[in-house]
Amino acid sequence: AHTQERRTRATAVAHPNIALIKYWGKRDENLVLPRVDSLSMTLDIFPTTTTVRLAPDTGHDIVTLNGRTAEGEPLRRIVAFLDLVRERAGSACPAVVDSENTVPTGAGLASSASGFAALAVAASAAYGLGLDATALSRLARRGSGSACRSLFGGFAVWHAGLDAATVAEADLASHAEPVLCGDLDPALVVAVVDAGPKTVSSRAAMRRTVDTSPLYEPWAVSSARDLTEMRAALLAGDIEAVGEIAERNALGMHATMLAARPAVRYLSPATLTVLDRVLRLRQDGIPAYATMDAGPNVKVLCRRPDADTVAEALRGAVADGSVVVAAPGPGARPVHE
Ligand code: 2P0
Repeated sequence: AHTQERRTRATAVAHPNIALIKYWGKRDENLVLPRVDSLSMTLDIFPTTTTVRLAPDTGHDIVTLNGRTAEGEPLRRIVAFLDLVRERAGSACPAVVDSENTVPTGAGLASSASGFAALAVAASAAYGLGLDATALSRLARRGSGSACRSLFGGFAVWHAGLDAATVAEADLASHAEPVLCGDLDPALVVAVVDAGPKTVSSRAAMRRTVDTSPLYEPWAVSSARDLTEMRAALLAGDIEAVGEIAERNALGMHATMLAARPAVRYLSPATLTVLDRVLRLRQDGIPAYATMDAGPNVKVLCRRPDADTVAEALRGAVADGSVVVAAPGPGARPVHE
């Protein structure tokens, strides 16, 4: 009975990741195939812990997120993800999912990345799929694109699979993998200027950007060059180059959104105040570089020894907000109960 219990229940933990080269735009919505390669750093803060238990008698999936029963769109996405796992496992068994997420939900801090990374590891173990990290990354991608990068610790690149001849080949090729790095001791200082939910989901915003922004294609082309330069900068352990490339890539992504019709604008006055402060830090000789996602919060890349100085400066700039210092963190993994 004990081994049976072990096989049908699994817990996993995963951390969020922040892209230095952004994922923005899909070429296949159902398979979550992106239009660009992206590259991220997995953080050591805000973990998500998820338990999946097979529950033959419940009749349907039961999902609890931070102690509350999920419904609507969040439930639909999780059930669709479990359906993928069940299809591969040849199972029709419902599951009970219990997830504790320490990320401020919907604040542009990638709660879906840690969420679906942890769910991929826990669900595939509970249903008895023996998947390696690459296969888990590919699976997590189907839940939320950026989740595929949280399977790996530190820096990871997510291949768009653009060279593939068929959609099936692209599906196989599109997963994350670790990136080779030189001597780098980075920190990411997260300035939460607004922890409220976002006004437009990144899914809808991406679609609108791809469909209507005249700046989208030029950004996608320059992003491919950014990625090549980013790999070299990481290998060289050159934090200034890493930061410069990341900052311009993020600002370019936001420019594509601002040019969408109608515009998608996630950046707020508080965001720009923080960006001004980052510029001043650089003028004072501290290498610090900003990146922003689908929300107004700013993540500032710097050297770890400078992190406290940077955090203090940002605290001064975001009076009502909070500032958290993160370092590179581990990839998603099972928790042995
Ligand atoms: C990223 N973002 O690379 C980019 C930059 C936000 C801005 O990935 O539709 O939740 O589930 O694949 O992964 C946020 O989008 O989108 C995101 P879906 P996801 O981190």
